[in-house]
Amino acid sequence: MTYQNYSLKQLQQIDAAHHLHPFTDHKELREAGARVITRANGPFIYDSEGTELLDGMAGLWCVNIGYGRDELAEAAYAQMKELPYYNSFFKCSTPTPVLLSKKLAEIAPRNVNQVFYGSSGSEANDTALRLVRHYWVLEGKPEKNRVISRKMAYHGSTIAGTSLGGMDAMHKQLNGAVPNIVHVMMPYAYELALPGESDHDFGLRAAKSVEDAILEAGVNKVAAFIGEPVMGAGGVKIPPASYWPEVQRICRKYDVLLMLDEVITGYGRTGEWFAAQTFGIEADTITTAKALTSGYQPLSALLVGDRIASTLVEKGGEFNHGYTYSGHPVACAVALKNLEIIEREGLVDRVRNDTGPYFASALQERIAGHDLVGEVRSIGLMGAIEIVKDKATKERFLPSGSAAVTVRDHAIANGMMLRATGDTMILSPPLIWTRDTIDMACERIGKALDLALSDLRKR
Ligand code: PXG
Repeated sequence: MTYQNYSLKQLQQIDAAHHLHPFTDHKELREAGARVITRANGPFIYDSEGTELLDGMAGLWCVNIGYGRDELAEAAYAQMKELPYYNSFFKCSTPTPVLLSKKLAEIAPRNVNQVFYGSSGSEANDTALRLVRHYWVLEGKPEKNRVISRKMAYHGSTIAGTSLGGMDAMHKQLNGAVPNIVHVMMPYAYELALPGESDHDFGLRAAKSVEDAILEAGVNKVAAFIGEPVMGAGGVKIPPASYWPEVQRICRKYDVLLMLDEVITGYGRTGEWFAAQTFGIEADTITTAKALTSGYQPLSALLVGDRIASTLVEKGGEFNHGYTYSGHPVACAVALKNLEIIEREGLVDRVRNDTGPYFASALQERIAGHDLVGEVRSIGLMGAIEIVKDKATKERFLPSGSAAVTVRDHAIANGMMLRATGDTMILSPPLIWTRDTIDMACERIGKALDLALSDLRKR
């Protein structure tokens, strides 16, 4: 029986009876009933009632080539018919992960040439943590086992992901994280820069917190630093240009590995294949997932730099780690087709040269001046709008986060799906957005801001 035989109400009731959702207050959801998305095409999603919404989040930061791509469905179908599954253990391989690895080595930064597959960003970060700790053991320095991360970082929801991440609410529920991970300040100038401090100086100060943490842990104790080049779930926190080169310099000075989590920024979002290229830095591991398949299949690829890979291969013996679905042939077939489409349509260049700059100026010219907006910022097709009560003082509405939810609800009612995190509205559209789509989004967001302002003034 297909879902069409169920009414929305019935689907909501069954959902409430049996389905535990990610990051959800279930009591609240069950009172309201879930919005059920049933189909999608291009940049639009449709709910069970036929409502069309412009998807400002590319699903969840992933559907970079947009919805309704028959070629991806056909790639999956053909692979499933020929070989739906075989493992990559026990000296076996299948063709699609082999070819995907070659492709990834081509587009990755020059020092990165090997790939370890999983099914999610969380798994890939788990692999990354295992790998960097193992690396230092193989190098005869087992005492180098600490990892430095940042507050508000998001690195996934497994125990390793949560421990690496810097989300207080998640740590509270963990009640005991993986040991030897410390969190330093995030590079978020809008809230953390001192009065009169330039972005440049703030970036250096934020990087200095990494050095301080290395010195505090002990120079010979730190395995790695991990960071999202642009923090995503934490609110599209774009670091000043001075930040990453300085972090890289500090990591090299103390022989600390650099782990980049590009689960959101990978595959074109910042206008290069990887944000490592946007920021001109070299990493030892690059975690990727999401847009690798544009979300059409669950797949992650941990891109491993030559330094770690050669030690693993030359000195490692058996690496006692892996997943049933590492290198899943269907997911890899879909990824290959997805990357082919991104290349064929020139989406990365388009973000860098056309839609990214247009998106930035549209936000500046049409959204930044609104009374509710404290700041807009973007990089490539990744943007944020800070909701404030007072532009000059940056005072927020209380309770914290409530104003952004008001804006979001009006946006959805006006045909625009976007996400609120804290007091920040987040945009992460598919890379197929054109100037016209950006115009449409700005118009709908502008209307949502106007409606929210009149609601908030009544409070
Ligand atoms: N690293 C980063 C930087 C991510 O953004 C993960 C790791 C974990 O990937 P998986 O595939 O295990 O979910 C992510 C995922 C949000 C939101 O609310 C963001 C993510 C996941 C769920 C919600 O913005 N990012």
